[in-house]
Amino acid sequence: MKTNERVEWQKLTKHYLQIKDLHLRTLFGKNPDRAAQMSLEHAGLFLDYSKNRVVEETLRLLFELARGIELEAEIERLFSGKRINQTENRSVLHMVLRNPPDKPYLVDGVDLMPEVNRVLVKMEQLARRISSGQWLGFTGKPIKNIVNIGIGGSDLGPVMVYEALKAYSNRNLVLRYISNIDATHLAEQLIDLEPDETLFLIASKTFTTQETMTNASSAKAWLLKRLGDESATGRHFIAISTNAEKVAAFGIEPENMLIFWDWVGGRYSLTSAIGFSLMIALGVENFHRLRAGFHRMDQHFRQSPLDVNMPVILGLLGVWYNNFFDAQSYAVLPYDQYLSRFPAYLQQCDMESNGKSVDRDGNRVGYQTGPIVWGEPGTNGQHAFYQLLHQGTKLVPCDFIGFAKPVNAIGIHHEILMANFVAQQKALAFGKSLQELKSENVADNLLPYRTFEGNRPSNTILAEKLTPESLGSLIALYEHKIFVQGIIWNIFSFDQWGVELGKQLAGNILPVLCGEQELAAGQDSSTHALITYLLKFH
Ligand code: G6Q
Repeated sequence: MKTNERVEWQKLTKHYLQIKDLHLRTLFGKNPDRAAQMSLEHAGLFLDYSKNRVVEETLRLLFELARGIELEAEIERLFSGKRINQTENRSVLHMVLRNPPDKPYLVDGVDLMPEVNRVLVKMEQLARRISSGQWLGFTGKPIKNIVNIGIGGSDLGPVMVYEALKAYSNRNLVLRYISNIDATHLAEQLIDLEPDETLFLIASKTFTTQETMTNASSAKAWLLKRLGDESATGRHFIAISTNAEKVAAFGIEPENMLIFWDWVGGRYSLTSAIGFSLMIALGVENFHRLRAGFHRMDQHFRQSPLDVNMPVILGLLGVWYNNFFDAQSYAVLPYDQYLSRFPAYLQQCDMESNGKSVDRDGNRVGYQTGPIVWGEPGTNGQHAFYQLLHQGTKLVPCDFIGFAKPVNAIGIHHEILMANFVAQQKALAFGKSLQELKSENVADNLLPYRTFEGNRPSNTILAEKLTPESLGSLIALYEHKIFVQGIIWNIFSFDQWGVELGKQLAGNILPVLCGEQELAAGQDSSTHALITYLLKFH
């Protein structure tokens, strides 16, 4: 059945009309216990969702929708390894990657942990050899620079976590990430590195991705040009992949290959061997602490009743704004500079998962699915786009993410940061009325401009401190929230066919730009004009 034809959905539509104009000021005024009633703490994270435009009945109806859709059974299907990624005929089991090594994870009676542990042990051995200086480059020097080459899911997660946990990293090592096919990325990342001290990690599930393989070949050429000997490759390249054949063809020995499995989706792969750069940079212990944080949230999501389940609550609130208030986007606002790449990471996780318009029965959905995700760390965002959040014509629900303790305690920086964190949410929710402005003697002609209508919703996610554990829980929270929404919208969240067409067309255009083929007749006039322009300067 189509989600929007469900009786629970129709009840929500009716209910929306009844409460859409209710103001958060009124809701908080009527119920002094609202914050206590609409907050919860799990897996090291505190969630306050009281500043949402909902009443008790809204939540009741949203949970009723989740139950009607059999969300609990769907969660169980996910965790038990059913092939829920139907269009690729795969299970979706990233939760196995962060399961404690000594705890079995059975799928169809088979324990997946021995295989996962085997790779973890190999990662640990390699990581320790590299960071302790025992792994020597071709000229006998220890490795100082680690360069991860990957793209999409084989890049965004590791980059984001490396940036987030830099304070926990080994500062004697230089970590670089190359993803873009634009040679500038490669050139700039390698400009100050010595090849004989540099180790490349080629992270690619398929080992066929055009950008990654081109960057890997150019990196190899850069290395060999300076070291002058083909056999240097073995000392300077490690592959992370599921494709042993292609890895061998590139010249990487099996002992320098780390594997993972087809049940690990790219954008959910950062706790697999794809996160090897993190294990090297952060150390083995911190990598396990990160995994443990993910696992705590996995457990919470699998075991908690829906109405006290953080990812479920966040997911349903997102549906409420997306489908009933017609919000087009949501903003993720981490009040922590270390989380500067978190919005970009989440963009892929959310938009590639739920940016779909065909449902699981093959029909057009007929309602809105995945929202646009965007954001920047506070307080920078405050001096950029918050104007629109406060006084613009669009409704943008916000997630504010913050930490009670700073990683870098200098003066009162953290207190200023967090004062802004709290104040912005208060301003969005409650605004500033005409009366308040008048009592401050604001000139009459400025009153309309200086009024803040408020009633702009936000969630608050807080943890004691940014640590590997709290970061792991935070990422898993969003992963599972995205899953919940995919189920509600009845779409396949774990495929990404929408990235294929562009790749295919680029494959046809490339030989023309390389001068190997004539520009075929019958192109649309715009494509023809663009290619002609490019060729003019070739
Ligand atoms: C993620 C996608 C995609 C993928 C990249 C890289 O879920 O599948 O972003 O991670 O296209 O693919 P490879 O790891 O195969 O190079």
